[in-house]
Amino acid sequence: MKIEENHIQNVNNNDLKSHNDHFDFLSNSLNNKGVDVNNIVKKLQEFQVAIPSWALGAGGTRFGRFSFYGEPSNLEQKIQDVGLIHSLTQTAGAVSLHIPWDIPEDYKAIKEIASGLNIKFDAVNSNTFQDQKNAKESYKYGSLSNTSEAVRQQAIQHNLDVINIGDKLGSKSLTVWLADGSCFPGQNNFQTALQNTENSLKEIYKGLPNDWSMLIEYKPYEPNFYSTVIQDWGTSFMLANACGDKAYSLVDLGHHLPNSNIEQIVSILMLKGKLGGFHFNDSKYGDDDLTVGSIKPYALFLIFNELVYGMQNNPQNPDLAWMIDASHNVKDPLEDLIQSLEAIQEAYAKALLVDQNELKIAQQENDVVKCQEILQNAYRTDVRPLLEKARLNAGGALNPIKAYRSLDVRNELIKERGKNTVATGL
Ligand code: LRH
Ligand code: MN
Ligand code: MN
Repeated sequence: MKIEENHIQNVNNNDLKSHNDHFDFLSNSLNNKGVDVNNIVKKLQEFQVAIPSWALGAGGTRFGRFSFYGEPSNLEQKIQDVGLIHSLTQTAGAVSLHIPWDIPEDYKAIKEIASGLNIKFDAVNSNTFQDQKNAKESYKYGSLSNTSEAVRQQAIQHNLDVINIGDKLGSKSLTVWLADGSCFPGQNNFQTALQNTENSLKEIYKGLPNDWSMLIEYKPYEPNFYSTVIQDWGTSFMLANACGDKAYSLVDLGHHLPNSNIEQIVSILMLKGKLGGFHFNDSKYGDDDLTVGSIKPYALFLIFNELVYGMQNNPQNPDLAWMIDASHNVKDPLEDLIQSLEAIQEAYAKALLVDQNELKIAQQENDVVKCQEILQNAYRTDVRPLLEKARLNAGGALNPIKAYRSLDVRNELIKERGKNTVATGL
């Protein structure tokens, strides 16, 4: 299935008048405050987020998996699904692949499908947290940190293979997330595990093309519940520094202990020029992978406030790889991703409304109340008409969920692909 622009326009027509009324009202009041509304709309139009290939099927937990049917069962179909989301939102112009879940069979064909849908290949993810079919060595007791040299070598080689696959597709970064750690005290020597990991990452780094970056993801626990080798941003930062200029930390919003100040982590990594990428999701308890903005939208706004500040003030930090990492059981996965994209754009637009100069003065004067007012005024503004305008300008849907439903996308996919579909991946 492909959504044509005129299909979207037909759906948009019903809501055009109400959109124009809301947009005019908001842009007048923002213009009166000196906000450059057109510039914000342009920034929203440019902002693209990669869809993870593993989120396109209904996610599962280890207790079960409930299909939404019509899910993609191969890479071609996954990219087609990203194309559907992109045509509605005009915000999902990239896909992030997980290897070996998504090894292309025909590179030329995959690249053609992607470029026909305006989709780029963002970071490729390696996977040394599962044993692969016919693999000689097992990752049961770790991969890059393993005490066995043969296991470490196999894991290093896998990462080099992933770089090679990504290179053929036009990717420019490798994301490494390790499940390595221990389940019980005494099981691992912390120092040996970290040292092995550093040495292994350095080997992978040597195989990185010049214009690539390596993104090192951290997570405090799960699947190991006593210790994790790359447990926090400090460890990731330390390893990125040990590897070199092309290595960076990757922040996944769900990979923190409760109440961590993620916005401060983001800010400090950008100051040091070491924030390379982002996995958006939301959580109540741990690595819940819930829809972005569904639980803590104010925290998301505060994170974006630091990202916007960093993008304006930290030229030492590279452009970020923006990715979603969310998936679960009870929503149509495409609708879920559309909601995540909307929440990301909303938080970004609100952060762009923060008057950084006014905030700086209030901070210098220690006017704590004013500082809070500045942030909360921006947060309380309903910016959705700006998002609508950005999508409209780019040929997208005023209301992507509404358009998705009125175009009956899921049923069309079920007609095409049938009911017995199983998405590969988690
Ligand atoms: C680990 C993680 C990591 C993986 C993805 C499937 O929890 O966030 O990014 O690659 O999930
Ligand atoms: Mn992640
Ligand atoms: Mn995760």
